Amino acid sequence: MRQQYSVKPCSESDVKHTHSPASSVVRYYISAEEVEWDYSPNRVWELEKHHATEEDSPGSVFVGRGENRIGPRYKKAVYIQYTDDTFRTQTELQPEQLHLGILGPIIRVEVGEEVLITFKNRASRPYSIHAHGVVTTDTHTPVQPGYMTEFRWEVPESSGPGVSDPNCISYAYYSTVDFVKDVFSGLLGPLVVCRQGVLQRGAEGGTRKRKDVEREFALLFMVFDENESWYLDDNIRTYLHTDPSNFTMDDNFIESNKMHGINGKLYGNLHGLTMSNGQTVDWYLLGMGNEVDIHTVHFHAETFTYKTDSVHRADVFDLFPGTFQTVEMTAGNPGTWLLHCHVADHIHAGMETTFTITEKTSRAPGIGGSISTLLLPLLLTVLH
Ligand SMILES: [Cu+2]
Repeated sequence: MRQQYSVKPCSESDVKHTHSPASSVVRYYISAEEVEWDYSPNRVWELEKHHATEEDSPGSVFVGRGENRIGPRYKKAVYIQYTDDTFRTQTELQPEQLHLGILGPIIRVEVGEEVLITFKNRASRPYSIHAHGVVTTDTHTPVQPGYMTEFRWEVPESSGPGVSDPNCISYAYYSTVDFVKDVFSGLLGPLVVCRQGVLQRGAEGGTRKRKDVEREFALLFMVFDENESWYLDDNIRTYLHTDPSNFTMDDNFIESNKMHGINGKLYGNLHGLTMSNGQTVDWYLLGMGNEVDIHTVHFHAETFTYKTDSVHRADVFDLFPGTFQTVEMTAGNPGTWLLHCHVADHIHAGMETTFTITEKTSRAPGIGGSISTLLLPLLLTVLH
């Protein structure tokens, strides 16, 4: 279901120039690397939540190991950020990046800037890095294993937030040598385009935080179909100790490879979604995948706003493959709360995690304060 279209150049006099030369260049150094990914390092939360044992948990199909089930670990490819083009030192992972899971770093850029991506392919097959929303040239070009290429993304005004949008809007970047297989193999990340003046100055790449909100989180709701990964044969070899050419893939095996993740983690295994009471929080919600990837993102105990022609309030947002949305929240109700896809089948399959809102750290200690700090999360767990 695809087609090409072309835009013809017009004579220079007809062109209404919509963008001027880039005001500054933002550099990112990103590699593609193969890793052993664990969708579910810990099953305690899963078994408690579903009142189950490993024998009867709905999660055992996906994260349990068996003769015909690969289990929670798969070979995958991920984007990793480095400090410079020697690709020797990875950018230090800050606590606020922990929640990204399988996603590459958040690439942040302001309208009028240019993103210069130095991409090194450290994987064993050709990959690329291409982005939604911005003006890219040649980014579909496969980069062969061991090679490094520089890509330039322009960010004209038409890539940025519209008049009634939030200050930063969400897109995604991913590998497109074979879009379907590359993405199911793990290569994608969030791209955030902001209005001018919203990002902190003077810092390189991933450390450019926003000035206008206190916390930012990017969440990808997608069923990683491991049957479509480039590494399916490797995974059969490694985890089933079987020669893939002699292996019969029955329906149970195929089902067991559909990993219903939030940032590639299942059943409460996505950590780092922590904020304080009263903080302003922007969530960059990303949808990707197949026809099963209709996800309804539900936050317990909180509401958020999203903007179209006006501002709307909700606690569920719907995502489809290839749709991205920034929703905005002021964190309230301290406690640890559920965040999950509301599609019933996806809940059973593990598309759920928790987020935590702590009491304000600056709060003066007192007897009343400490009691409410202790009791409030307990009292509020009955709310939905
Ligand atoms: Cu879902």
